[in-house]
Amino acid sequence: MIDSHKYSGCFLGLAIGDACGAPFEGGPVERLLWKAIGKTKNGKIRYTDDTQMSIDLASSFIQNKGVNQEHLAATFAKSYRWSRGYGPSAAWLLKKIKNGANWQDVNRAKFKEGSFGNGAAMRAPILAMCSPEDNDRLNENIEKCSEITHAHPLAVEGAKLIAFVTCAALHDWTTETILETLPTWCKSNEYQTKMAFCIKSIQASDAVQAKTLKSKLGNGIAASQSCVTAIYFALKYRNQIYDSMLTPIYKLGGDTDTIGAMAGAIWGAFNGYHAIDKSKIQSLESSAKIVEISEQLYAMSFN
Ligand code: F2R
Ligand code: MG
Ligand code: MG
Repeated sequence: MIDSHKYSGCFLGLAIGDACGAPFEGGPVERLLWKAIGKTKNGKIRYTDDTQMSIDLASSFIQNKGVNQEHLAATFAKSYRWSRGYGPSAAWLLKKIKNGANWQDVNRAKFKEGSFGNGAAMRAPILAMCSPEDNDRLNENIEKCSEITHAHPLAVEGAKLIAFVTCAALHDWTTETILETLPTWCKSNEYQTKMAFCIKSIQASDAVQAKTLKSKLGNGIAASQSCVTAIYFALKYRNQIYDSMLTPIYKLGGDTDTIGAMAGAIWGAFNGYHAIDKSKIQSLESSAKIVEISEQLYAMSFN
C-alpha cells in the first residue's frame, strides 16, 4: 500500500514547483507581470494555472467519484481567471465554455488536432493519484481529461508519460526499473528520441549542461518540449533535496513553472510530504486546502 504522505507530497510538490517557478517563466513582460501579481494580499506566493487546473481535476474527480468530462470542462471554465497565467489557446477555450459553448465544439476549433501545449501534462500527476493501482483506468482517464483542452496526440502522450512516472514514484519503483520501462511508454519519434537522450543523461555521472538540456530536451510550452525535461530532473534529483532540483529548472528559463510543477509532483511522489521544507509549504497560498484534497484522493483510492 502507498503511504498517504506521498499524496500530499506529490500535490504540494506540484504546487510549490509551479508557484516558485512562475516569476522565472517566459520573457521579460511575463516576469514583470508576475512580480506585480505573484503574491496574495497576506503575502503568500500565488500558484498559476498548473495548480488551479490540478485542483479542479481533483475536486471534480472527488465529487463525481470518477471522470465526468462535462463536469470537468465546466469546473475548468468556472475557475478560469486571467491572473493565473493560462496559455492563450486554453484561455480562449475556457472563456468559450464559460459563455455556454460545448467543450466538444471548441477543443479542436483553434487547431485541427487540438492544442499540443503542456496543459494536460501539468495536471496529469493528479490522475496517477486517482487510479494508482489500475493502469488501464489511468490510461483511459488521461485520454478523457486531456481531450477537453489538449486533444493533440503529442499533448496526450506527454500527459501519459508524466502520469506513468508519477505512478511509478508513488510505488517506489527503482530508477533502474523506470529507465528500463520509459522507452515502452513513448509512441512518437519525437518522444522516443528525447527519452533516449534523457535516459543516457540520467545514467551518466555528471549533470548535463543547461544549454545541452535546452537543445536536446527543450524548455518550452509544448508538451514535447517540457515533459521529458521534467522527467530528467525528477529522476536525476530523486535522492537530493527538493530545492536543489528546482534551482537548475528555473535557471533553464522558458516554461519554468510547468517544468517545476511536473518534476515537483514526481519528486514529491517519491519523497513524500515530510521531505518538503515546512516554511515552503507555509508560504504557499491554500496549502492546507491542497493537503485536504490530497487526503480525500487517498481515501478514495485506499479506504
Ligand atoms: N501561458 C503561460 N505563460 C505565459 C508565458 C509563456 C511564454 N511565452 C513561454 O513561451 O514560456 N503559461 C501557461 O501556459 C502553459 C500551458 O499552456 P496550455 O494550457 O498548454 O496552453 P495552450 O494555449 O493550449 O498552448 C500553448 C500555445 O502553444 C501553441 N500551440 C498549441 N497547440 C498548437 C497547435 N496544434 N498548432 C500550433 N500551435 C499550437 C499556441 O501558441 C498555444 O497558445 C503553461 O506553461 C502554463 O504555465
Ligand atoms: Mg502556469
Ligand atoms: Mg508554464
